[in-house]
Amino acid sequence: MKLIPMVLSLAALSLSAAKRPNILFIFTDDHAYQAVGAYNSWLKDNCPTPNIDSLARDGMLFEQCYVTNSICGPMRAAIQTGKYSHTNGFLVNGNKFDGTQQTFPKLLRKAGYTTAVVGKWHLGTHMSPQGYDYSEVLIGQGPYYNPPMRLDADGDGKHDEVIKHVGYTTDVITDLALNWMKTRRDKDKPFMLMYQHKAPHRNWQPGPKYLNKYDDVTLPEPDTLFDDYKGRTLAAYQQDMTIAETMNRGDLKLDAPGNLTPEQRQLWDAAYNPKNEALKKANLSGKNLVRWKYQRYVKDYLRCIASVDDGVGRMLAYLKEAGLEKNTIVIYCSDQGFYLGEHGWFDKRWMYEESLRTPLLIRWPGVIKPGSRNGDIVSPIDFAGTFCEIAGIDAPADLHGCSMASILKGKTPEDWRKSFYYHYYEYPGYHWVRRHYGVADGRYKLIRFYEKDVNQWELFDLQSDPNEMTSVYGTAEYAVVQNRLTRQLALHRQELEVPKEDPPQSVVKRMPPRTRKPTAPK
Ligand code: SGN
Ligand code: CA
Repeated sequence: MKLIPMVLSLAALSLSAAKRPNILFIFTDDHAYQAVGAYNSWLKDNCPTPNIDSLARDGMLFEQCYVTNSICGPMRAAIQTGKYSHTNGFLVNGNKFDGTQQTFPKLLRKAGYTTAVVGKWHLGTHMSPQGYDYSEVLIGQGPYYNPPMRLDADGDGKHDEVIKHVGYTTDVITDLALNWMKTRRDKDKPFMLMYQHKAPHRNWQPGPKYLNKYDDVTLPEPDTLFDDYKGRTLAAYQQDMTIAETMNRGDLKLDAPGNLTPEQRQLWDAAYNPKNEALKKANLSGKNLVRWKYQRYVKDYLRCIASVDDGVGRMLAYLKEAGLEKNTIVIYCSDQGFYLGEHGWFDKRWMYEESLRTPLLIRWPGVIKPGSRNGDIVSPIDFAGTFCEIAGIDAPADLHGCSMASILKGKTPEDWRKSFYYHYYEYPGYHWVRRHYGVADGRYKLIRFYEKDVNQWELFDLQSDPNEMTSVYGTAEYAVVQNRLTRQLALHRQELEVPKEDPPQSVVKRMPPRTRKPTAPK
């Protein structure tokens, strides 16, 4: 056992001469890749992301960054540990993260990094984040305005006090992150900062600066806004996440948030009251009303991202002005993808493309070739191992992810994964998406909804059906592909030691109210 710390310190020593790079990890909540300009989606002309896009220009953009379990808390736990949900014990939102387990911030801190997390945490408020010299985090989801935050200023892993901030949460989080970099961190050590926004999470409340952005624009619509779910299993008919029926008055800004200061409220009303009056007069119904809701939703969503992008710009500017730019790796990522009206939806959870893929952009001056685009299947579970290698320590052998360091250097290892295992557990749960697991190889995707009453399979060929509208499971034409993927799926489950029965932590006790009536297959 003695050998391990020895190996760690030797590896760390060998790199200290080369000045180990700082790590700035920028993380957002529910930021769809379709809403990052550099991804060139159907929304590309409307994405307010010049600073985020600059990371693609100066670094590498990942076309296929797959999440393991498309939901907030579970992905944060997967990033902390580099492991799938069934192993790190955090399967669904509402679980409590076991902060005593091995995490990458703990490993980096032990190896001489100074570490901090600022912003959204969402791994339970039963204990403060562990493994950080400084943390200041939102409580649960946190509000968009005037957030109370839990501070651990001395890094003992116990929170010292709750600070009540006044202001727009995205800006507050940026101020705190900048302040830590400028004045609080130990400047004799390399740093690892997790700068984590609440935005653009539901219910998409824009900041004062952007309340009127897009007022004179009509955004393009996705092809599948009026999907009828034909060609898929029962699960798609049963969900409760449509723009048409699930969105409530708060989501649509027909009611103002209840926690604004009088000044904030004044700006809010000045922006939304006239627009809401116009809606009343228009007396819309049917598809026209859905189209209106879509515009309201995606505009607010992009308005929230505009503030995130401003924050990213301020952070990048500071790195430059402080002379830190060259020796800092900047990562931009979200906890998972999101629907911007595709299939008529918002939210995430599914193994379909929009929620399986998350944006990932990495800038590493002098190492990553500027303007690179990478198509390998990578995942947020790879970050822990990657950060260990960057910090000059040996990655623990029990991680599920692999270090992406050679990919960043432009050389994909021969034995890099060719297919990927996915597993979603949160049913019963918000939005009524059934439990499922599956395998994806970039072109084909095999999904199994495995609960007793929806025990069904889907198979998609993304080349002929990029929107995943018609499952080809069970067709003669795809029999060979289906067999291959079925074998791969079994292999992944075996290698990852996925239990046959879901672990008990996956049980969500409270069934959320249903807003939308499920439809029946025709
Ligand atoms: C809240 C949201 C849901 C969302 C979950 C999980 N409803 O319950 O729409 O799916 O969080 O989001 S809201 O009306 O409260 O906004 S997650 O980011 O925590 O996974
Ligand atoms: Ca403390």
